[in-house]
Amino acid sequence: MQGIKTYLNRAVVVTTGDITTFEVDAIVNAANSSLLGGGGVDGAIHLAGGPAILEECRKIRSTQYPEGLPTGQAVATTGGRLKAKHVIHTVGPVWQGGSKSEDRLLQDAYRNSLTVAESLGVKTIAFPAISTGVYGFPRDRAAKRVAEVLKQYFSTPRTIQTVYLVFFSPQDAELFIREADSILDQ
Ligand code: AR6
Repeated sequence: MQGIKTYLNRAVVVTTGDITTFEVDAIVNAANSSLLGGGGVDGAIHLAGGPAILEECRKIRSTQYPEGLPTGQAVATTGGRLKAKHVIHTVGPVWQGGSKSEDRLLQDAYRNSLTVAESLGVKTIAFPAISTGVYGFPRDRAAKRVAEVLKQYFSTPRTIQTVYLVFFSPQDAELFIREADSILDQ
């Protein structure tokens, strides 16, 4: 997996592609609270990973989260048929104009996903651009929030070696780099 730009001593790799094809220990799913699937990257992950993922999601719902997974939280399932061993499902915020804690909730989603990954011994993890599709979070603003989380996260030694930020289009990756450079390139 080639990156188009790396940051923080190569701990963060900005790249493009279909996240379901990534050979990493874990991929993150931009899910919804139901954990029962949806469109976008969620649909693609369930389609590529097969029914084992949904089965585990249903179990998590019935045991841990009968009301659904709250926004900003994260849980792990098998990767099923994916090359990734684990899928970490998180729920990003729906954009409502910016005054409903969307920034903090987006950062919670990334941070809690990293914490779950650590607990599984994950060394390499790939994130899609959570909330920037159907949920409507502005891409430029999301880039800054993600950069802040990663900068802070890697300011202490970590067992996670590489975080891939996977963008569907080169334009999205370029936009991320433009917004995040001033935060990560120091
Ligand atoms: N690989 C990498 N990135 C992708 C892929 C892929 N295969 N498919 C889409 N993207 P979205 P959200 C990008 O809408 O905004 C679902 O229905 C896409 O270009 O998937 O968090 C869930 O069930 C965009 O930049 O997630 C929820 O209901 C980014 O992934 C809801 O959508 C996120 O877009 C979550 O909305």
